[in-house]
Amino acid sequence: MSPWYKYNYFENGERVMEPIRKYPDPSAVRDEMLQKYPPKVAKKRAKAIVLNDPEEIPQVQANTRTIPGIITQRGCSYAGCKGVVLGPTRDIVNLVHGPIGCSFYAWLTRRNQTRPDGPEGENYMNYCFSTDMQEEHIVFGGEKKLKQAIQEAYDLFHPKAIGIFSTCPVGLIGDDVHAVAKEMREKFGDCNIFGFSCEGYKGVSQSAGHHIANNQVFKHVVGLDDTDNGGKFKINMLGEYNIGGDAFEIERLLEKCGITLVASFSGNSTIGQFENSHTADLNVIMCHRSINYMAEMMETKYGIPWMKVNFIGAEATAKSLRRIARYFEDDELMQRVEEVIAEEMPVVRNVVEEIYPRTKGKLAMLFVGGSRAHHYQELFGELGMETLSAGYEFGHRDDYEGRKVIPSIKIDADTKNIEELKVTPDPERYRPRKSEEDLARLKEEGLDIRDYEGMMPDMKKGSLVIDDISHYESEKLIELYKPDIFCAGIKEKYVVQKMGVPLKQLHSYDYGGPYAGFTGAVNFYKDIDRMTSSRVWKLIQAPWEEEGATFELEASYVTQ
Ligand code: CFM
Repeated sequence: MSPWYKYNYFENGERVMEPIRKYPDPSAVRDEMLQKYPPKVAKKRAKAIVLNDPEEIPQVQANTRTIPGIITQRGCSYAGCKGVVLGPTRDIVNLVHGPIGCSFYAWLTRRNQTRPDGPEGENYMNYCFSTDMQEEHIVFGGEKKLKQAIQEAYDLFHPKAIGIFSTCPVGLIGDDVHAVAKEMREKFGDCNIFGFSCEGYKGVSQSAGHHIANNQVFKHVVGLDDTDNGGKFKINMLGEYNIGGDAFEIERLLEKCGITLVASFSGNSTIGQFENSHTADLNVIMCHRSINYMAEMMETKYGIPWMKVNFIGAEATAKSLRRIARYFEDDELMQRVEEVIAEEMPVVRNVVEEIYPRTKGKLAMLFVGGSRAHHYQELFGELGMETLSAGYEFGHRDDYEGRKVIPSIKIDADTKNIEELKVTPDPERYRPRKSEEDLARLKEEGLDIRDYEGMMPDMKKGSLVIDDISHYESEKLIELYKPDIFCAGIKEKYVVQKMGVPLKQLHSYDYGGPYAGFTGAVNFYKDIDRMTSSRVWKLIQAPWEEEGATFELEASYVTQ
């Protein structure tokens, strides 16, 4: 059956094949996108634009350098380290060593929410800490300034920890942030200070920064506190950053089920949680791209298995809760999870029922980050919407094709730049939570421990998968497919909307959210319904599109 047709079932079991909509031939679209490029560029981009086949997954080029001159959606390594992984932790002073702009643009620009313990509870997330590097520091070195800044932060706040984030010039002039961190840590004695060599240029995207952040948090923080705070089913939530309050909703559900959240990396988290996280019995991973390193290192050192989950989408949430319960193999927990699902689902179903007739058959495209372009297809699916094209900004091949391709991924010079920690089992604290036999049995029963299948097996045959999509390619896609909604970020939002297509920001949620869990799903359905059912988009017409327009673009200067 062509991917653009689907069966509609009647109550008596009969079915009819119904066209969803007529779409252009995806391979012709691909050719047209590539046509405009100079031959060398076209050759490179061709490897990143593939026609999906879930049965026989094609190889996609990913995690390679963006071609200079192309307008990419990507960010830098510093963004991935400081902004993404460490940003949502409220009681670490995140001190940026660099010119002020790097700190300013990372100041409250990601909607990671947090809930401090009362009004006096430690929370440094609203602050913007920077060494404010000037030319003299570039010329004569910035270590002295960095020490002063650390001292100042310590005197003012007496925080439990200070993280130092290197920006591009720090690497260029060779300031040793790690030596400074060590010196100051020893000087104070009661403040954990550690540095990150996450200069913006360290990798091809923010993905490098994730890895650097994982390494340093693992090295300097995880395992510092052995206190067991109790709980029968103890998990860590990895790769959930509490954008728009997502983690709050997941915390609510876990608590309702009787599952103890030891640590969250790193939405709504504290450094105390990280220090203690090795006491959990399972790591569940939301965003595989940003934090799979941590999961693997924790398993090697402490014996905690990991499992991919997805709390985006009501069905996916139910499935994830069930899988956590299955892992613990506890009848009472399994029963409780079923009760919670049964309690939460009716509200969700009611809303879907109301909205579905309006959204059914509509078309979505998702180009975002390293995990959401996959996860959000669940929510669109629940609304009967098709995702015809999707891609990550900085995902790796395993995020597209599944972890089975990891051994075949070519390690290039850019990846070699990032330190791979050598981790071995902790002589005292390594404790396999489940035997290899038990894990193998659970796997056989369908629990995909230590695995992630990636985006492509979940997408239809013939859908276009595009890595690190360029601005030009986005415009072509919109022109040729005319999607009902395009999902990306703030940099794309207004350009796309001027083309008459609503854009949903999947990074910040456009001031909305939460979108995770059951409550989140309902929020998302309603937002998407509002955006795609509004007729306002059809009224958008550029002056040159008006009938009989003789409009010419010309540069003008105002002189007065
Ligand atoms: Fe993971 Fe993220 Fe994402 Fe990401 Fe991000 Fe983000 Fe994202 Mo923006 S950690 S990969 S680096 S899920 S900030 S919370 S929305 S690009 S898809």
